[in-house]
Amino acid sequence: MSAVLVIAGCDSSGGAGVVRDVRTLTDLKVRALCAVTAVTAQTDAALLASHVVPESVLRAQIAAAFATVAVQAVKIGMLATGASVHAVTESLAAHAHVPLVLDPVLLSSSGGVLLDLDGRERLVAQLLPLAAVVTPNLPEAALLLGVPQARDEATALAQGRELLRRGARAVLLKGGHASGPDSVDLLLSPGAPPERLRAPRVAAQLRGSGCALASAIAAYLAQKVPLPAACARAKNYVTALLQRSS
Ligand code: PXL
Repeated sequence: MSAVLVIAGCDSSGGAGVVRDVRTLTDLKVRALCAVTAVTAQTDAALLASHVVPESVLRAQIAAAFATVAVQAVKIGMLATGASVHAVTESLAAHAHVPLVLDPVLLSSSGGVLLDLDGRERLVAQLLPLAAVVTPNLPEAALLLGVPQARDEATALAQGRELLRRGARAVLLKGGHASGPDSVDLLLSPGAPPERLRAPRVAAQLRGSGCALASAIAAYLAQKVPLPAACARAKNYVTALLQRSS
């Protein structure tokens, strides 16, 4: 059985975070190992509290995962602080051959801060260059680059290319926050034309759909599926999840 290490926060509502990640990996028949970065108390409408796991415990969880099994992919979600970003960067340095899916979680759907400003800067400077793929939605791409949110595809493509220039090996820019009959994600890799991944736009709002997408990509990469197919299959998984919830 393939194994994925999830480095993410716990959402007490069970909608997002490690609970969603583990459900996704279980659905896709992949073993999940977890390094919890923060424990949050949330309803669907509000972030009520967040307790950051001490850096030493975060490092220990990551080291324990690699000491337990052969980890074939890593998925990163909520990191909470700059110190956690730094700890994760250092902990993964010895495992550069393991593909890393970086979901740049910045805010909860209710607007609560899930990564502080120091963390945001360190994520771009330190973690982006380690990522096999980074999976921002349109608001996240804009916040990472410090620019206004893209309102058209040309601007979205330019922001995706800028994230590549900052060191990511691939960018999956999610179009769920755009409009139109289809939800179109753009997969960008250096030196290749952008690929458009399409699925029917589902009216449902589901917390944790971004977590599910990044975990599903990690699950497929762990099973040696090439990145473009891993992204397409992960998008199909999330579309089916949204359709079931609507
Ligand atoms: O969906 C992003 C996300 C990731 N991780 C945690 C979250 C959320 C959104 O609320 O709570 C822990």
